[in-house]
Amino acid sequence: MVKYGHLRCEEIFAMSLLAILEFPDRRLRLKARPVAEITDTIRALAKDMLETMYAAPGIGLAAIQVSQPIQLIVLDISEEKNQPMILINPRLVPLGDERSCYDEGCLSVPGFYETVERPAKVQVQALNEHAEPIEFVAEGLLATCIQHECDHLNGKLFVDYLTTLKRERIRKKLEKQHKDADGRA
Ligand code: GNR
Ligand code: NI
Repeated sequence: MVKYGHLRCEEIFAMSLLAILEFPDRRLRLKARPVAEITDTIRALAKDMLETMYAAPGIGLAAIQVSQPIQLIVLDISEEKNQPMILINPRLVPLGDERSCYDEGCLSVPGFYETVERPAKVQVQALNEHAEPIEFVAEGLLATCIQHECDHLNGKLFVDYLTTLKRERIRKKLEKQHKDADGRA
């Protein structure tokens, strides 16, 4: 058995990085549909999404960002990048009135970071990749990240919380970048 660090060789050949849609792509505005059945195909997609997220690097990724408008998100907010979470059909309930601010970024809005205020604490209900119900309370960065990912499932982006002026500036800059990239291709 050939070993590459902690990866076995068949794991390396099985790696696939997915293309991430970028704002203002209209496909990011779709509403994701619930996952009806948690199959090997869904588990394989979740694995590819985690690899894509780690490679980016990012702390979360919603399936809609990789052109699959289904209610599937992955995240890992750990320092060591060894605590992957897969959440399917997630539901959020804000707990209490406390709100917190984080400088947010998004892999679909590369290079831009802005402060967004959200509920500080949320109750999370979802299914894991084995179709088992999971439920927990999220606070801090985890609460922010899960809310950011669940927004994606509703076609919403963090730039929607900004002023129209800021959002339009970001849109124009990204559109120019996309045009320049197309011109080089
Ligand atoms: O990598 C990401 N970092 C981040 C930072 C603050 C708040 C939310 C996020 S999520 C983002 C990855 C992403 O775009 N997920 O949809
Ligand atoms: Ni995002």
